[in-house]
Parts: sequence; structure tokens; C-alpha cells
Amino acid sequence: MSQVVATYLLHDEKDLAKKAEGIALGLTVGSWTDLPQLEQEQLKKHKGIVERIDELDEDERVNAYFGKRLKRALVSISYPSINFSSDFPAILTTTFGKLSLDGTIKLIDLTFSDELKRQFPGPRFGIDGIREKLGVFDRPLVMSIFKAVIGRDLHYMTEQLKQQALGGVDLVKDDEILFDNDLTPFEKRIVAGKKVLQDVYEQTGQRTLYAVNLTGKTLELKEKAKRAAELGADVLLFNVFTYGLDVLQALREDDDIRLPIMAHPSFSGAIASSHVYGVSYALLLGKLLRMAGADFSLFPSPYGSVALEKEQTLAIAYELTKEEPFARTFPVPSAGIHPGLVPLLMHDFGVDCIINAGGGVHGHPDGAIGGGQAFRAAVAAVLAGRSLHEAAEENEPLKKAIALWGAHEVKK
Ligand code: 1AE
Repeated sequence: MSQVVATYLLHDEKDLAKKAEGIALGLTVGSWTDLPQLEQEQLKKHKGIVERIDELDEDERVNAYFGKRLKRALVSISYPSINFSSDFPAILTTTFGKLSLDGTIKLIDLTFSDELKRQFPGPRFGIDGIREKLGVFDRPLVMSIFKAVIGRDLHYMTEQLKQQALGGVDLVKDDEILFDNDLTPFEKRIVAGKKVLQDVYEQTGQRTLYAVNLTGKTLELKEKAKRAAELGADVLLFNVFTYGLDVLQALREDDDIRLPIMAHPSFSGAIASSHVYGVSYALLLGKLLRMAGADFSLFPSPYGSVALEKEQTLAIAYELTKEEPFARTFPVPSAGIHPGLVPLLMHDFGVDCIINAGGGVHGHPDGAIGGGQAFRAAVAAVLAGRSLHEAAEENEPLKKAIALWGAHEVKK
């Protein structure tokens, strides 16, 4: 049967089985036992069903947060597809619409039947398509981020872009807080960026893609994205959680756009950071972004300035890359990353990830060129099975980076 199964973490003082049954009914047919037999028969195919209840130990953090002792359980409820249209707004409203307001329930996972999965596009390019564009197949990619470009003109931006590309990074993304503005308008950024990157390619053979921030009002986005495609943009950066997953999906599905989409996690912390309510990071930044069509998913790594728990980051990456009828989405562990963290990141996320840094590139003593070179040297060292200290003896930019930020080797 076509359905979605939602798994929730429930907290309550009272009977959790009763609460689960109340959710299954409340989000589908409403009251049940009071209905005459005939109506029960007619409505049966619409009824939510409690599939499983796994009781958990109490969590002292949760008890302290609420100031009382609460029981906990993981509860799975199936919702028949006949109740909703095959789109994220309908599915999320069914499984966690009004229910999200409860404040003591966390949506951990959604499991989609194969029939329902077929209604979603997944990434247009995915890991393999992005690697094809760059001609890089055997190492993690390195990405850097424009920094301090608000209030700066196009000349400043293109010079910053050139420095980053000369450092050997594979991608450069706009800062997510750079919106359309008079000094560096969207279309001019694309055209000027393209020229600079082509020049660097002709000089050095280094191919770098530029992810331009697609911003503005929702109903204007498609036209803007189409224009970006016409102008030859490489990648669209997109603040998906301030717009919605369905907007991402609409951009992905439009054949006049056909550009890779890089999903930025801004605003997702408002939805996912609580252990008690909201949506799990693995579902939001992993499974749902991939189904909606993101080619890249950025998320805080376990190590930098803004960090997620390691299990959460591994769960995100697993959802982005596990066997599914969708292309794989690139995991992009980010935030406060410097070259000394590369061994840990490659240990956790393997070769199919993107190492992304802003401050860790621009803050290098030799500027963005040195920063990019240090990252590339760190990646090469790990692939060769060498320690960063050993590799730094032959690589000045890496030596300077680890003198500044330190080196974190994987403990055997
Ligand atoms: C999780 C997103 C990271 C991001 O977009 C960003 O700008 C990071 O900057 P740094 O590397 O922390 O300076």
C-alpha cells in the first residue's frame, strides 16, 4: 500500500500508547470508536495506524527541561497516501502539521513507500554529475566561501574569487547573506565570475565552479534561475529553509533551469536543533533535501565553530548517500573548518564529501591562495596515508596553516 510512516519521539506523563492512537486518529479520520460500523468500514482505508511503540528510558535532560518526569517512546504511525497529494506541503502537514505545535514531540523520520518515492525527483546531477563537471573523481572536493563582501563592489568580489580559485579550490560559494544589491547584482556576479574563472582555468588548468546565491521573492525565483542558466551560471546556492522544500523541488524540476542546487542550512536550526521537538537533522538536511532535489547539502560538522553532534552529522551523510532510487547528494560538512581538521572529516565522511571553509581559507597567513593550497595539501596527505605534520615538511602553505590552527589526526 502506498503510504508514509512517520516515526516520532514522544514525551508524556500519561499513557504513550493512548497518545499515539490519538495522533493516528487525529491526523486522519478523527474519532473512530464512536462511528457506526458502516462508516468505520468506509473510512478504514483513510485511518492512520500505530505500527510500533518502543519505550525508552527517561532522559534526565528532558525531565530537567520540563521540570517533571516524562515517559519517552519512539512511535511509528502509518498514513495512507490516499489522504494526501504527493508533495511535501501535504505530507508534512499530514504527519507533523498541527502536531508540531505540541512542543513535546520530535519527528525523527519519514519512511516513504516506493510508489510515493517515485513522485519526487532527487538531485538532477548528484555526486557523480558534479564530479563529471569538474573532472575530479578520486578525492573529496574543496570549497571556499566569499567572505566580507557586503558593501563591496564587483571588482572586489572578482578579485576575491580569483584568489580562491588560484588556491586550487573546486567550488566557491556566495555567502548566504549576500542578497541582490546594487554593487554586486545577481546577473553581473554570474557574468563577471564566469570570466574570472575561465581566465584562471586558461592560466593554470584549475577548474572552479561558482555557486551564486539565488534570492528574492519566491514567485520571482524561477525566472531568475532561468536567467542564471542562460548566462551560464555553474551552480545555484539556495537558502531552502527560508523558502520551503517544495520551492527547492520546483527549481529542480524545471527543465529550463537545469543547474545544480546547493542547499544552505540557514534557518534549519530553528526547526531541528531541539532534542525534544521539531524535526531531526537527518530527516531535514538528509532525506528530504535529497528527495526534493538538492545536489549539495551543507551542514555543521562535529568539529568547528557551530557544531552538530557527530551521530547527527553521520546520519545526515548516510541519508544523502545511501542506496535509494535517487542520485546521491554531496555531504558538505562546514562551519569553522580549517586544514587541520581534514583528517577527521575524511575519516568521518570518506572521499565523497566536500570540505568547505570560509575563515579557514581567507584567514590563512598567505591569504586565500595559501588557504586553498593548504586544504588541497591536507587532502592529498590523508589520501597518501601521511600525517599532516609529515606532509607539512614539504608544503609551506600547510605548514603555516597547522602552525596557526593546529592539526587533528585520527586517533587509531
Ligand atoms: C554551515 C554553513 C557554513 C557557512 O555557510 C559558512 O559561511 C561558514 O563559514 P566559516 O567556514 O565558518 O568561516
